[in-house]
Amino acid sequence: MKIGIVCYPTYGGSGVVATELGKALGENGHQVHFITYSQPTRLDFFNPNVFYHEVTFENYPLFKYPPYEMALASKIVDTAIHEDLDILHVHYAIPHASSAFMARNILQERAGKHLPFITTLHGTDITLVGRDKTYEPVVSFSINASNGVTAVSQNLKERTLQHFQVKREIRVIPNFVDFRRFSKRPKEHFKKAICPNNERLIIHTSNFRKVKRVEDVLHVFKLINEKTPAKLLLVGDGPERPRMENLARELGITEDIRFLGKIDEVEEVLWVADLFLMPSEQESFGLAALEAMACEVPVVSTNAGGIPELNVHGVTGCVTEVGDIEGMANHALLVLDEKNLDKFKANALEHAKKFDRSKIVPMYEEFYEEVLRNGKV
Ligand code: GMT
Repeated sequence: MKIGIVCYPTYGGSGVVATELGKALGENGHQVHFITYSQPTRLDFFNPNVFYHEVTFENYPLFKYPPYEMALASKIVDTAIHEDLDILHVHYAIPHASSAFMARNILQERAGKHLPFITTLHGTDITLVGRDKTYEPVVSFSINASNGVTAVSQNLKERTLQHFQVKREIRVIPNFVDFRRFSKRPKEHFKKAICPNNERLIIHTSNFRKVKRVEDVLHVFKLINEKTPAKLLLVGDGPERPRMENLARELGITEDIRFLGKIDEVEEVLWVADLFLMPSEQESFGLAALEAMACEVPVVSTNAGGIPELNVHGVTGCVTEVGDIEGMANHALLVLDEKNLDKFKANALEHAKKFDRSKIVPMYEEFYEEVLRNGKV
């Protein structure tokens, strides 16, 4: 198949899923064309089947906001014609699904070409941004206009049906992980450098947006560290980082924590971690937690959104209510207890295997086939 993929190329989980999917599809022999405004972060490899088309747009003094949605639609049209795409897969509904709709109509009229498109809902496009009345009518319309719709968890599917007037069936296809990259490798020298006195190593990775509640990570860590000597690594960057650096000072925990910023090889840090903290207020799936679990790291998280579909309470880690700092700290201490830790680590790995890329990518391939078989809408 010749597949076009539209996504956000930045550090967000939806862009990671889209890029990893494109990589896997290319390895499976499909021709994959990424259409984005800059090179996706993880698109840093060569595969003869994978191509990248940059959406460029001219600014003009009249525009306060350059019309990206139109530039994207035009680029989809151009790529679909010149590369003879069979199908288009857009990740994150806003504004990708409406650009895809526009492109499909233009292609039909201009070239008599039918380009079906699939929209994958990733989370905040439904739970935060999409619900806002600024976007809701367009999001509803373009979900319904898609030839196929997927959501990354059962919870996200339910929330979509709850908040939008959706007439289409929504297929749940969860996030996945590539074990060739994330399988644990020994890095004891690295662990020793961070935890010279055999402290427990705790990790949090996110894009430091409010919804991630990074302040809870710091409060929980302080409570853990009072009982069990520990170190904390914070990976990623985003709007909340300066506030978090100040909070760390106020809590007097700077000696034991480190803000690492954006790291491309996040697995190298995960390989040496004992626990992953995810106190998110909303999380449709929690790809970062899955990547940790693949590295044999148990997870202490909230029960927000789709997280409990991934993190099984008492098995792969523990789950608490959003904002329950003491509860999270107690759970973390339970998981980190010498008697329990190895079992939690083994369970995390075992459960992560259910989301192995080789099990999930075929679900997308089958869905593409189905949508193509069903023909025009
Ligand atoms: O919030 C993020 O981490 C970014 C966001 C995105 O859309 O790029 O991630 C969402 O999609 C990921 C991949 O499907 C999911 O694993 C995340 O849970 C989801 N984030 C939220 O729902 C907040």
